[in-house]
Amino acid sequence: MDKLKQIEKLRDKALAELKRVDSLEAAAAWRSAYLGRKGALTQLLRGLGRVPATERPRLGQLGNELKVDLEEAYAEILPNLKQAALRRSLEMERVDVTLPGRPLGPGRLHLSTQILREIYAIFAQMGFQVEETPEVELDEYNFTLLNIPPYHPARDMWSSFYTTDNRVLLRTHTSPGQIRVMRRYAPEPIRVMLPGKCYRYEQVTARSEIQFHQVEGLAVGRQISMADLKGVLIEFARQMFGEETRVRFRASHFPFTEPSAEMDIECFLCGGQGCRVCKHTGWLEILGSGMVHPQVLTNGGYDPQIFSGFAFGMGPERIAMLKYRIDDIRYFFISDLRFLEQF
Ligand code: FA5
Repeated sequence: MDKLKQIEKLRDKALAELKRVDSLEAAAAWRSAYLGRKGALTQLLRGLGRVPATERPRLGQLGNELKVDLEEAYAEILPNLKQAALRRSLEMERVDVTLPGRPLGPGRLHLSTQILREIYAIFAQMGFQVEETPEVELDEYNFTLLNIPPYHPARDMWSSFYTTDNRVLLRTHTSPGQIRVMRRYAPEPIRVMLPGKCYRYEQVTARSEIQFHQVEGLAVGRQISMADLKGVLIEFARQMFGEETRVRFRASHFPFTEPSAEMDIECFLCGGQGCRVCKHTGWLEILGSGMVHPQVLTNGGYDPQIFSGFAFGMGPERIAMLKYRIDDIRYFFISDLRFLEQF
Protein backbone atom coordinates (compact mmCIF):
# COMPACT_ATOMS: atom_id res chain seq x y z
CA MET A 1 0.00 0.00 0.00
CA ASP A 2 1.40 3.39 -0.76
CA LYS A 3 2.23 5.74 2.04
CA LEU A 4 -0.52 8.16 1.15
CA LYS A 5 -3.15 5.51 1.68
CA GLN A 6 -1.47 4.34 4.83
CA ILE A 7 -1.69 7.85 6.24
CA GLU A 8 -5.37 8.16 5.37
CA LYS A 9 -6.15 4.73 6.82
CA LEU A 10 -4.34 5.55 9.97
CA ARG A 11 -6.35 8.75 10.32
CA ASP A 12 -9.66 6.89 9.94
CA LYS A 13 -8.66 4.14 12.35
CA ALA A 14 -7.28 6.50 14.97
CA LEU A 15 -10.28 8.82 14.88
CA ALA A 16 -12.75 5.91 14.91
CA GLU A 17 -11.01 4.45 17.97
CA LEU A 18 -10.88 7.80 19.69
CA LYS A 19 -14.66 7.99 19.43
CA ARG A 20 -14.93 4.83 21.53
CA VAL A 21 -12.56 6.09 24.23
CA ASP A 22 -14.57 6.58 27.42
CA SER A 23 -12.04 6.98 30.23
CA LEU A 24 -8.81 8.80 31.02
CA GLU A 25 -6.99 5.48 31.10
CA ALA A 26 -8.27 4.49 27.66
CA ALA A 27 -7.32 7.95 26.34
CA ALA A 28 -3.79 7.57 27.61
CA ALA A 29 -3.54 4.14 25.96
CA TRP A 30 -4.85 5.57 22.67
CA ARG A 31 -2.33 8.39 22.75
CA SER A 32 0.52 6.03 23.35
CA ALA A 33 -0.74 3.66 20.58
CA TYR A 34 -0.73 6.41 17.92
CA LEU A 35 1.37 9.30 19.06
CA GLY A 36 3.79 7.68 21.53
CA ARG A 37 7.44 6.99 20.71
CA LYS A 38 6.56 3.53 19.49
CA GLY A 39 3.11 4.56 18.27
CA ALA A 40 1.71 3.81 14.83
CA LEU A 41 2.04 7.35 13.43
CA THR A 42 5.59 7.77 14.73
CA GLN A 43 6.58 4.47 13.08
CA LEU A 44 4.95 5.53 9.85
CA LEU A 45 6.74 8.87 9.77
CA ARG A 46 10.03 7.13 10.44
CA GLY A 47 9.38 4.86 7.45
CA LEU A 48 9.31 7.92 5.17
CA GLY A 49 13.08 7.75 4.94
CA ARG A 50 12.68 4.93 2.49
CA VAL A 51 10.29 6.65 -0.01
CA PRO A 52 11.63 8.40 -3.09
CA ALA A 53 13.03 11.86 -2.32
CA THR A 54 10.49 13.57 -4.62
CA GLU A 55 7.52 12.33 -2.56
CA ARG A 56 9.11 12.76 0.82
CA PRO A 57 8.25 16.46 1.48
CA ARG A 58 4.58 16.05 0.64
CA LEU A 59 4.16 12.86 2.61
CA GLY A 60 6.10 14.40 5.50
CA GLN A 61 3.73 17.36 5.48
CA LEU A 62 0.66 15.10 5.42
CA GLY A 63 2.10 13.00 8.21
CA ASN A 64 2.73 16.07 10.33
CA GLU A 65 -0.76 17.42 9.62
CA LEU A 66 -2.18 14.11 10.76
CA LYS A 67 -0.10 14.33 13.95
CA VAL A 68 -1.47 17.81 14.66
CA ASP A 69 -5.04 16.65 13.90
CA LEU A 70 -4.76 13.66 16.22
CA GLU A 71 -3.27 15.81 19.02
CA GLU A 72 -6.13 18.26 18.63
CA ALA A 73 -8.78 15.55 18.59
CA TYR A 74 -7.22 14.11 21.71
CA ALA A 75 -7.09 17.49 23.48
CA GLU A 76 -10.73 18.03 22.60
CA ILE A 77 -12.10 14.94 24.35
CA LEU A 78 -9.87 15.32 27.39
CA PRO A 79 -11.91 17.90 29.42
CA ASN A 80 -15.05 15.79 29.20
CA LEU A 81 -13.20 12.69 30.32
CA LYS A 82 -11.68 14.57 33.25
CA GLN A 83 -15.10 15.81 34.28
CA ALA A 84 -16.52 12.31 34.09
CA ALA A 85 -13.63 10.90 36.15
CA LEU A 86 -14.16 13.55 38.82
CA ARG A 87 -17.89 12.83 38.91
CA ARG A 88 -17.21 9.12 39.29
CA SER A 89 -14.73 9.59 42.13
CA LEU A 90 -17.06 11.98 43.95
CA GLU A 91 -19.83 9.47 43.55
CA MET A 92 -17.72 6.64 44.90
CA GLU A 93 -16.31 8.56 47.84
CA ARG A 94 -19.56 10.26 48.72
CA VAL A 95 -20.00 10.96 52.44
CA ASP A 96 -23.44 10.21 53.73
CA VAL A 97 -23.96 13.06 56.13
CA THR A 98 -27.23 11.55 57.29
CA LEU A 99 -25.48 8.51 58.86
CA PRO A 100 -25.48 8.67 62.67
CA GLY A 101 -22.08 9.60 64.16
CA ARG A 102 -19.93 7.28 66.23
CA PRO A 103 -21.04 7.66 69.85
CA LEU A 104 -18.50 9.29 72.16
CA GLY A 105 -18.25 7.52 75.50
CA PRO A 106 -19.63 9.99 78.02
CA GLY A 107 -17.24 10.90 80.82
CA ARG A 108 -18.14 9.98 84.36
CA LEU A 109 -17.55 11.37 87.80
CA HIS A 110 -14.53 10.03 89.62
CA LEU A 111 -15.43 7.87 92.60
CA SER A 112 -13.94 10.44 94.99
CA THR A 113 -16.20 13.12 93.48
CA GLN A 114 -19.23 10.83 93.70
CA ILE A 115 -18.66 10.09 97.36
CA LEU A 116 -17.94 13.76 98.11
CA ARG A 117 -21.27 14.70 96.55
CA GLU A 118 -23.05 12.05 98.60
CA ILE A 119 -21.46 13.49 101.74
CA TYR A 120 -22.48 17.05 100.77
CA ALA A 121 -26.05 15.94 100.13
CA ILE A 122 -26.39 14.28 103.52
CA PHE A 123 -24.97 17.20 105.49
CA ALA A 124 -26.83 19.73 103.34
CA GLN A 125 -30.08 18.27 104.71
CA MET A 126 -28.79 19.16 108.17
CA GLY A 127 -28.02 22.73 107.17
CA PHE A 128 -24.30 22.47 106.36
CA GLN A 129 -23.03 24.35 103.35
CA VAL A 130 -19.84 23.85 101.39
CA GLU A 131 -17.02 26.40 101.68
CA GLU A 132 -13.65 26.31 99.97
CA THR A 133 -10.40 26.88 101.80
CA PRO A 134 -6.78 26.84 100.51
CA GLU A 135 -4.91 23.68 99.64
CA VAL A 136 -1.55 25.42 99.94
CA GLU A 137 -1.64 26.63 103.49
CA LEU A 138 0.34 28.65 105.99
CA ASP A 139 2.00 26.64 108.73
CA GLU A 140 0.32 29.06 111.14
CA TYR A 141 -3.18 27.96 110.06
CA ASN A 142 -2.34 24.29 109.59
CA PHE A 143 -0.80 24.03 113.06
CA THR A 144 -0.28 27.06 115.28
CA LEU A 145 -3.81 28.46 115.32
CA LEU A 146 -5.12 24.94 115.90
CA ASN A 147 -3.29 24.77 119.19
CA ILE A 148 -0.27 23.00 117.75
CA PRO A 149 2.62 25.41 118.47
CA PRO A 150 6.04 24.77 116.90
CA TYR A 151 7.37 22.82 119.88
CA HIS A 152 4.20 20.79 120.40
CA PRO A 153 4.72 17.02 120.07
CA ALA A 154 1.41 16.74 118.21
CA ARG A 155 3.18 18.12 115.14
CA ASP A 156 4.72 14.70 114.83
CA MET A 157 1.28 13.36 114.02
CA TRP A 158 1.53 14.87 110.56
CA SER A 159 4.61 14.58 108.42
CA SER A 160 4.20 17.39 105.96
CA PHE A 161 5.20 18.56 102.47
CA TYR A 162 6.72 22.00 103.00
CA THR A 163 7.53 24.42 100.19
CA THR A 164 10.98 26.03 100.03
CA ASP A 165 9.50 28.67 102.32
CA ASN A 166 9.02 26.60 105.47
CA ARG A 167 6.07 28.74 106.55
CA VAL A 168 4.08 27.38 103.59
CA LEU A 169 3.01 23.76 103.15
CA LEU A 170 0.48 21.52 101.43
CA ARG A 171 -2.21 21.23 104.08
CA THR A 172 -2.08 17.98 106.02
CA HIS A 173 -5.77 18.16 106.93
CA THR A 174 -8.78 20.38 106.24
CA SER A 175 -8.86 21.69 109.82
CA PRO A 176 -6.99 24.97 109.01
CA GLY A 177 -10.16 25.81 107.07
CA GLN A 178 -11.93 26.03 110.45
CA ILE A 179 -9.91 29.16 111.33
CA ARG A 180 -10.39 30.69 107.90
CA VAL A 181 -14.15 30.18 107.92
CA MET A 182 -14.57 31.34 111.52
CA ARG A 183 -12.65 34.52 110.68
CA ARG A 184 -14.82 34.94 107.58
CA TYR A 185 -18.14 34.75 109.48
CA ALA A 186 -17.55 35.55 113.21
CA PRO A 187 -19.64 36.35 115.19
CA GLU A 188 -22.40 34.77 113.07
CA PRO A 189 -23.33 31.13 113.82
CA ILE A 190 -21.98 28.78 111.15
CA ARG A 191 -22.55 25.29 109.85
CA VAL A 192 -20.09 24.39 107.07
CA MET A 193 -18.43 21.54 105.24
CA LEU A 194 -14.86 22.12 104.07
CA PRO A 195 -13.85 19.55 101.48
CA GLY A 196 -10.53 19.29 99.69
CA LYS A 197 -7.30 17.50 99.04
CA CYS A 198 -4.77 16.94 101.80
CA TYR A 199 -1.20 15.74 101.65
CA ARG A 200 0.98 13.79 104.03
CA TYR A 201 4.55 12.79 103.55
CA GLU A 202 4.17 9.23 104.70
CA GLN A 203 4.37 5.62 103.62
CA VAL A 204 1.86 4.69 100.91
CA THR A 205 -0.07 1.56 101.90
CA ALA A 206 -3.36 -0.12 101.07
CA ARG A 207 -5.04 2.26 103.56
CA SER A 208 -2.92 5.41 103.30
CA GLU A 209 -2.04 7.64 100.38
CA ILE A 210 0.18 10.73 100.29
CA GLN A 211 -2.73 12.57 98.64
CA PHE A 212 -6.32 12.07 99.74
CA HIS A 213 -9.50 14.02 100.40
CA GLN A 214 -10.97 15.11 103.66
CA VAL A 215 -14.26 16.70 104.50
CA GLU A 216 -14.22 18.89 107.56
CA GLY A 217 -17.45 19.71 109.31
CA LEU A 218 -17.79 22.69 111.61
CA ALA A 219 -20.74 24.08 113.54
CA VAL A 220 -20.41 27.10 115.82
CA GLY A 221 -23.33 28.61 117.74
CA ARG A 222 -24.60 29.58 121.15
CA GLN A 223 -26.09 26.29 122.29
CA ILE A 224 -24.06 23.57 120.64
CA SER A 225 -23.22 20.47 122.65
CA MET A 226 -21.60 17.08 122.24
CA ALA A 227 -25.09 15.61 121.82
CA ASP A 228 -25.47 17.64 118.61
CA LEU A 229 -22.15 16.27 117.36
CA LYS A 230 -23.23 12.70 118.04
CA GLY A 231 -26.68 13.20 116.55
CA VAL A 232 -25.31 14.69 113.33
CA LEU A 233 -22.66 11.99 112.89
CA ILE A 234 -25.00 9.08 113.68
CA GLU A 235 -27.48 10.45 111.15
CA PHE A 236 -24.66 10.71 108.60
CA ALA A 237 -23.53 7.10 109.20
CA ARG A 238 -27.09 5.78 108.82
CA GLN A 239 -27.67 7.65 105.57
CA MET A 240 -24.29 6.70 104.16
CA PHE A 241 -24.09 3.05 105.23
CA GLY A 242 -27.71 2.08 105.93
CA GLU A 243 -30.33 2.42 108.68
CA GLU A 244 -29.07 -0.60 110.59
CA THR A 245 -25.49 0.66 110.85
CA ARG A 246 -24.08 0.52 114.37
CA VAL A 247 -21.58 3.15 115.40
CA ARG A 248 -19.52 3.87 118.47
CA PHE A 249 -17.63 6.90 119.76
CA ARG A 250 -14.23 6.30 121.22
CA ALA A 251 -12.40 8.89 123.35
CA SER A 252 -9.43 10.30 121.46
CA HIS A 253 -7.19 13.33 121.37
CA PHE A 254 -6.78 16.20 118.95
CA PRO A 255 -5.11 19.43 120.08
CA PHE A 256 -7.88 21.55 118.52
CA THR A 257 -10.89 19.78 120.10
CA GLU A 258 -11.76 19.07 123.70
CA PRO A 259 -13.18 16.56 124.39
CA SER A 260 -12.27 14.57 121.27
CA ALA A 261 -13.70 11.35 119.89
CA GLU A 262 -13.23 9.05 116.94
CA MET A 263 -16.24 7.44 115.37
CA ASP A 264 -16.13 3.78 114.33
CA ILE A 265 -18.69 1.83 112.36
CA GLU A 266 -19.28 -1.85 112.83
CA CYS A 267 -17.06 -3.87 110.49
CA PHE A 268 -19.05 -4.64 107.34
CA LEU A 269 -17.06 -7.76 106.63
CA CYS A 270 -17.40 -9.73 109.85
CA GLY A 271 -20.48 -7.99 111.27
CA GLY A 272 -18.55 -7.10 114.43
CA GLN A 273 -17.15 -10.58 115.08
CA GLY A 274 -13.57 -9.49 114.40
CA CYS A 275 -11.54 -10.15 111.24
CA ARG A 276 -8.38 -9.16 109.38
CA VAL A 277 -9.90 -5.96 107.95
CA CYS A 278 -10.95 -4.59 111.35
CA LYS A 279 -7.80 -5.93 112.99
CA HIS A 280 -10.02 -8.24 115.08
CA THR A 281 -11.76 -5.38 116.87
CA GLY A 282 -15.10 -5.60 115.03
CA TRP A 283 -14.97 -1.82 114.36
CA LEU A 284 -13.61 0.47 111.65
CA GLU A 285 -12.64 4.08 112.28
CA ILE A 286 -14.13 6.60 109.86
CA LEU A 287 -13.50 10.03 111.33
CA GLY A 288 -12.04 12.21 114.07
CA SER A 289 -14.18 14.75 115.89
CA GLY A 290 -14.70 16.79 119.02
CA MET A 291 -15.90 20.02 120.60
CA VAL A 292 -13.95 22.98 119.24
CA HIS A 293 -11.26 23.94 121.74
CA PRO A 294 -11.92 27.35 123.43
CA GLN A 295 -8.54 28.64 122.24
CA VAL A 296 -9.41 27.70 118.64
CA LEU A 297 -12.76 29.51 118.97
CA THR A 298 -10.84 32.56 120.21
CA ASN A 299 -8.36 32.29 117.32
CA GLY A 300 -11.33 32.20 114.96
CA GLY A 301 -12.85 35.36 116.48
CA TYR A 302 -15.60 33.83 118.68
CA ASP A 303 -15.91 34.42 122.42
CA PRO A 304 -15.78 30.92 124.00
CA GLN A 305 -17.84 32.23 126.94
CA ILE A 306 -20.75 32.71 124.55
CA PHE A 307 -20.07 30.35 121.68
CA SER A 308 -19.37 26.65 121.43
CA GLY A 309 -18.99 24.36 118.48
CA PHE A 310 -18.18 20.92 117.19
CA ALA A 311 -15.93 19.78 114.37
CA PHE A 312 -15.16 16.56 112.58
CA GLY A 313 -12.87 15.41 109.80
CA MET A 314 -13.42 12.37 107.62
CA GLY A 315 -11.66 10.71 104.68
CA PRO A 316 -14.05 10.20 101.72
CA GLU A 317 -11.78 7.59 100.12
CA ARG A 318 -11.85 5.53 103.30
CA ILE A 319 -15.63 5.89 103.40
CA ALA A 320 -15.91 4.77 99.77
CA MET A 321 -13.63 1.82 100.55
CA LEU A 322 -15.98 0.71 103.29
CA LYS A 323 -19.12 1.32 101.31
CA TYR A 324 -17.93 -0.45 98.15
CA ARG A 325 -15.53 -2.91 99.81
CA ILE A 326 -12.46 -1.61 98.01
CA ASP A 327 -9.40 -3.19 99.51
CA ASP A 328 -6.70 -0.75 98.36
CA ILE A 329 -6.79 3.06 98.42
CA ARG A 330 -4.17 3.25 95.63
CA TYR A 331 -6.86 2.38 93.05
CA PHE A 332 -8.30 5.87 93.51
CA PHE A 333 -5.34 7.69 92.01
CA ILE A 334 -3.86 5.43 89.33
CA SER A 335 -6.51 6.38 86.74
CA ASP A 336 -7.24 2.79 85.75
CA LEU A 337 -10.55 2.83 83.86
CA ARG A 338 -11.20 -0.82 84.69
CA PHE A 339 -11.53 0.30 88.29
CA LEU A 340 -13.17 3.69 87.74
CA GLU A 341 -15.80 2.39 85.32
CA GLN A 342 -17.26 0.16 87.99
CA PHE A 343 -18.75 3.16 89.74
C1 FA5 B 1 -7.37 14.69 111.25
O1 FA5 B 1 -6.81 14.94 110.17
C2 FA5 B 1 -8.14 15.73 111.99
N1 FA5 B 1 -7.93 17.02 111.39
C3 FA5 B 1 -9.61 15.34 112.02
C4 FA5 B 1 -10.44 16.18 112.93
C5 FA5 B 1 -11.14 17.28 112.43
C6 FA5 B 1 -10.51 15.88 114.31
C7 FA5 B 1 -11.91 18.06 113.27
C8 FA5 B 1 -11.28 16.68 115.15
C9 FA5 B 1 -11.98 17.74 114.63
P1 FA5 B 1 -6.83 12.15 111.12
O2 FA5 B 1 -5.37 12.28 110.92
O3 FA5 B 1 -7.31 11.00 111.93
O4 FA5 B 1 -7.45 13.44 111.78
O5 FA5 B 1 -7.54 12.07 109.68
C10 FA5 B 1 -8.92 12.11 109.54
C11 FA5 B 1 -9.36 11.15 108.47
O6 FA5 B 1 -8.65 11.42 107.24
C12 FA5 B 1 -9.04 9.70 108.77
O7 FA5 B 1 -10.06 9.12 109.53
C13 FA5 B 1 -8.96 9.10 107.39
O8 FA5 B 1 -10.27 8.81 106.93
C14 FA5 B 1 -8.42 10.23 106.55
N2 FA5 B 1 -6.98 10.04 106.34
C15 FA5 B 1 -5.96 10.42 107.14
N3 FA5 B 1 -4.78 10.09 106.62
C16 FA5 B 1 -5.03 9.49 105.43
C17 FA5 B 1 -4.21 8.93 104.40
N4 FA5 B 1 -2.89 8.96 104.45
N5 FA5 B 1 -4.83 8.38 103.33
C18 FA5 B 1 -6.17 8.39 103.24
N6 FA5 B 1 -6.99 8.91 104.17
C19 FA5 B 1 -6.44 9.45 105.26
